[in-house]
Amino acid sequence: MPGVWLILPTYNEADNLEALVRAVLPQLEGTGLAHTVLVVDDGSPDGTGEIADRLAADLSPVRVLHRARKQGLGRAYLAGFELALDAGADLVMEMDADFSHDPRDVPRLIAAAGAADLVLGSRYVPGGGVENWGLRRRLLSRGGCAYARVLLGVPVRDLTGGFKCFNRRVLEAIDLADVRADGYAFQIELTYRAVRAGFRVAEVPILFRERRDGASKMTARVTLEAVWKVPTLRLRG
Ligand SMILES: Nc1nc2c(ncn2[C@@H]2O[C@H](COP(=O)(O)OP(=O)(O)OP(=O)(O)O)[C@@H](O)[C@H]2O)c(=O)[nH]1
Ligand SMILES: [Mg+2]
Repeated sequence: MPGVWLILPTYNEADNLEALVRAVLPQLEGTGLAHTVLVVDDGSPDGTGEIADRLAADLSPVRVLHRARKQGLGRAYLAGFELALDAGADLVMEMDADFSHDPRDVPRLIAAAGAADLVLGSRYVPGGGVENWGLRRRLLSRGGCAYARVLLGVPVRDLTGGFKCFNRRVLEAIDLADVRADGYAFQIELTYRAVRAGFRVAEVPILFRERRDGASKMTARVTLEAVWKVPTLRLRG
């Protein structure tokens, strides 16, 4: 299926998934492009996978990829990218399934992909921001982005965000089989590889909100992974 593929990785998003899918479908329809929503669920114990199956049975653009166990956000996205590319997707999007990313921003990211190879929903460009995060989380995110930007020497303001729109040529060019990182480091690694490969990266402002329901999967391990992976990305680059 050509057109745009929106990939939603899920682990225990039973309280968010149906509402999110129902909110995002009209946004995709409004673009006039062929579209597919692919849920990549890692065997969520809370029944998210069954909800996804029911949505796929009811709504023709929805598909589900079930993976046996939790293997991290990076692995889930890579599996989703592979399916989307094999199916002929022109645009491939990443989005959290917890309402931190506003479905109403989807058309703006897609529109910007006409003039850029990779579009980032960005909290740290004028007009962007974060709602209802405490000081600690704000500092961590800001500091992490600044750390990665300086170490990698790339002019991207929001390197860790997970709301993105790739033209397929980017994913074809960046050797996905070789991407190892998860979490924040996964997002940094993909954007860095795209910049290094000479692709045009555009940042469009978004307002990021704390997840609506459910629990965070962010762990100290994922944060630390980013801290030590960033210098290795630069060395390998
Ligand atoms: N398939 C899959 N999805 C995951 C995994 N870990 C996280 N996710 C999903 O990835 C998206 C982002 O994860 P979050 O837990 O929201 O992580 P975060 O957004 O960095 O942190 P919070 O917003 O504070 O919860 C959500 O849709 C999660 O359900 C995983 O191991 N496998
Ligand atoms: Mg989240």
